[in-house]
Amino acid sequence: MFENKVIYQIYPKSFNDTTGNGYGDINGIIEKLDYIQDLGVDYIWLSPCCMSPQKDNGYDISDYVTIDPLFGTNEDYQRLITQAKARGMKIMMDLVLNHTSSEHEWFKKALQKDPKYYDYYIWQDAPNAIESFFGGSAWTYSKEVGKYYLHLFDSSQPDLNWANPAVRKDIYDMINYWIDKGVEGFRLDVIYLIGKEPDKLITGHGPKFIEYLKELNENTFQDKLLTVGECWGTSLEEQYKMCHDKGLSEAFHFNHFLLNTVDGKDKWHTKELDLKELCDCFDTWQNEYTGVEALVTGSHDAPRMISRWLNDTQYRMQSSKLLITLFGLMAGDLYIYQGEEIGMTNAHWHDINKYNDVETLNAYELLKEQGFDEKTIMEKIAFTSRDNARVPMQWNDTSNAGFTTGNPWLDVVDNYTHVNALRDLTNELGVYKYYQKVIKFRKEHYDWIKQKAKFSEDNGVLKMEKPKFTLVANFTDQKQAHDLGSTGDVLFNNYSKVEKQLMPYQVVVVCNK
Ligand code: TEU
Repeated sequence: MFENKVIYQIYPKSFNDTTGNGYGDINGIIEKLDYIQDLGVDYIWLSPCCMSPQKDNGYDISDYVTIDPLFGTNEDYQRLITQAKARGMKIMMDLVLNHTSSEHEWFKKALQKDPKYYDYYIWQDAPNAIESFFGGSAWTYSKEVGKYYLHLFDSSQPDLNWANPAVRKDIYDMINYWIDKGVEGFRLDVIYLIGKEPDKLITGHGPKFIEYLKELNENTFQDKLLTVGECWGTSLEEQYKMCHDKGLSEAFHFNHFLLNTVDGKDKWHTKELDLKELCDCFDTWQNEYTGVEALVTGSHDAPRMISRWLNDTQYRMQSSKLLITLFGLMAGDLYIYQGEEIGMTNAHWHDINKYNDVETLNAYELLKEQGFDEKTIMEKIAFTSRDNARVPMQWNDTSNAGFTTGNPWLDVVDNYTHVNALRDLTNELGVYKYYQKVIKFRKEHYDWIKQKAKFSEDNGVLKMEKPKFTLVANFTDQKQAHDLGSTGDVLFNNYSKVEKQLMPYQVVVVCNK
């Protein structure tokens, strides 16, 4: 039911500022709806815009049913829903259900040991070994309560106690409020953590997780809306359980994102992408997984893929086109993160003062404690920080890339003078137009795309063979051999010709004879 959809992710804070306060806003999104629609988008996923002290850019919610004035009003949000709908697009809301902000009324009351709300959070007399994803212990002592509360993320993001039925009921009511307003899809932030059993050191995919998911579905979406769970490093079995039989429609597994890390977990210790490992990952998820895959090349939580896997300078446009050809011709639902469609790159900042992200700032301190020198730390951060993708959208070559007339909350990347939407759109061979072409093809030929594929690697060239077509993609900056021979019609090519050898970062797709 929800297959072959294209979802465009917006990070509202960085998309388009219409008030000049330096933050993107909902009216700014409305202003760009034609731009999004023209790409061929079905759903627009907005990272959280509800009330929040913004310690984690809105993933710390203090009121689930009020739009933060930073972004506009509930009426603006309603207008966005209506105007998107008029263009055939649906709004997907980001639901942060694992934790609230410490500024949420519930937590404030819990701190006062209110008999109802105390039990909305998770308390222990002493911390145990669970660590926060943002570094350090996941337990913080509350003087008011005289106990430690759990926060799997920042200490300003206390974890909700899903074992308490009253918490679950309040959450269902909140989701139904937004469904009534016309929201037609949901992205569920770190949903795999809600079934945690902290006293047993269980965080992800806990014993009651699937039961909670089913109850959530039954009381809210009822399988009628597109739902995508956010998970990291999921196994096939875990994914199947979540996205099967009245759970979620699909989930991000992000296994390919983790291939750059030395141990498959710690993002600050990276290694080069091994193409063979990437092929194995694609093979598993495209051929063995029986549900719908959420295909994703980027998000607000990861550096730009062209900057870490390919080349974001000399071969920037070729690299962007290579990525969308590869991911766009795989089976599932396709997620595009703002800016990918014009080939935006990492910020590559080597000065810690430029960064805003709480995870990055925590990591900076932790890496220092671990004995790394400043230069090494900044190299790691420039490659991996989430701020690389959170920078303002580059609309044109005027000051601040046309994002704001004020001071942007996060600096604009210097390359906006030549990497920007206006310039890209006026180029017949631009990235945006290429994206359009891939998306159109995908919609028209999904029966070809849905077929199983064989993935292989040879000398830095990835090959994806499907019954109807073959793709070869050169992941290196050298010319490489290919074995396409004098095959059929060329469906896609990010260079003007197909020569005997593939050019650096060239991708070619041909129809099989
Ligand atoms: O992300 C969850 C998450 O696991 C990431 O923060 C991840 O740990 C990190 O980027 C990789 O090390 C979600 C949101 O997408 C993220 O923006 C939030 O910060 C986080 O949850 C807390 O809500």
